[in-house]
Amino acid sequence: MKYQFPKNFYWGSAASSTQTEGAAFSSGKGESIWDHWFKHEPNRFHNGISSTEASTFYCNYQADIQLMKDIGHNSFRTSISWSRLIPNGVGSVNQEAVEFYSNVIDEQIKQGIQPFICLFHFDMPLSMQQIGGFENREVLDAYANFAETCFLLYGDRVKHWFTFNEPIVPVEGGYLYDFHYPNVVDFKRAVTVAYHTMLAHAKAVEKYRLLELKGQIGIILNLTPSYPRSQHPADTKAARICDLLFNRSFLDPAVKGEYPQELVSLLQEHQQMPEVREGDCELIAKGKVDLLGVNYYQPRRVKARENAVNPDAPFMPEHFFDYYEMPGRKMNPHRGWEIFEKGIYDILMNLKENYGNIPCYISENGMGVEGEQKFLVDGQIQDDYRIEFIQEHLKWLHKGLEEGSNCLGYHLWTFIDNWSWCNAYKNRYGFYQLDLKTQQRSVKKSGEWFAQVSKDNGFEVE
Ligand code: BGP
Repeated sequence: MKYQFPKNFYWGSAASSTQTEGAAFSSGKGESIWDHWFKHEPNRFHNGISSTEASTFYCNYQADIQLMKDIGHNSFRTSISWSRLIPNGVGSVNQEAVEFYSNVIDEQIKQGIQPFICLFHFDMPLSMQQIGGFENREVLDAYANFAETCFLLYGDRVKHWFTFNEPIVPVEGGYLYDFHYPNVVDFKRAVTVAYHTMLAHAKAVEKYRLLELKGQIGIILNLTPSYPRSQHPADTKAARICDLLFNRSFLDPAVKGEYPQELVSLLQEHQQMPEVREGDCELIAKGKVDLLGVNYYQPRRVKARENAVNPDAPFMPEHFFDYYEMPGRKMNPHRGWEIFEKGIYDILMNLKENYGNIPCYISENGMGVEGEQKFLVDGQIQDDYRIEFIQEHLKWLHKGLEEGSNCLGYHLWTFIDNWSWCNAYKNRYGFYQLDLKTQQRSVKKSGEWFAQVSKDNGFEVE
């Protein structure tokens, strides 16, 4: 069977500034929350490794972009670090950073690799966090000014912009589940940060449109389909609430320019509404995106809650559901995430049927594996499991295309094994293996396979 993809399909991968650049404390960069948190709680990071030990893209970008070219990338996403470009979050711009990002963009274009640029990938400048991060509306304006600075500097060359990567993750990590700084556990504050992030997004979109640049602006969302254990109404209700809280809370404002009434009612009913000010709804309406990036790793399976809620415990999303472990589910044991390839198709069909078939692309999908060294044969990692993972997802993506999805491409997470937040280098995701000590990069079998897929614009399987 042949899986042929449309002309000009994006083939590439994604990464982010904090996870790849290194040089976290040099070259004029200000501190981000990650630099700060590591200094204070290094034990939170796998093997005590910080982002300063990220894979040196800051000095190796030229050679790395050549490696992208070698495996057939026609596009690559990274992010601009706010705290590198504007070290204090507001105020003067770091000229060395201006030049660095300009050089990266030029080099990608020179190699025929379209730069997809994201403006926020979990990396709040410390100075902005110190005044409350996205809980403080001043920070929304500071972010919009940073975004505008980027548009003015690079908007002539960058045609694909993204305001945020997975904006729900800093909300979950930083304000609910204690896996990002500032380690707060407070539903109402989480909702406020989520809401303010979408206001910041809309402010950036508004700035972009005012400049009348030739390009598109979007957002990258981790859409995690919610599957109920059964069709029992209590289970389907649990799944529906999860969808509202974890997907539609960002998807609806980003694509439709408004929040689902059902979500608003739910938050009202539980006294968890953020403060809504005059003009907010109009602003959110202006934030509708041109292009949606979809990160997909795993489904969310849920069932109706089985035990009563502890009235003294903090109010949490799990007030509404329990997680459900489906018997026989396929797992990636290294990351603890279920592998469910059809999820990608379900997302695309949902976007087609309920979100006006907005132009989208798969902006992240991937498989993190611990101890890949054991798959070394003659100096190359034989990651057949990753090839299978990508291929199976691409088959479902292809089915989506056949049924009219507006999906424009596929990016793997990630290009070279990179630093993954608290997991540091535990799980490896790259097309290229990274030797942490020597910083040497070596192509994995999946990288070579992907080069062929990109060249043929598809693949054939029996
Ligand atoms: C996504 C993030 C990435 C990346 C990836 C892998 O959620 O956008 O930054 O890290 O997940 O996940 P992890 O690093 O948690 O294994």
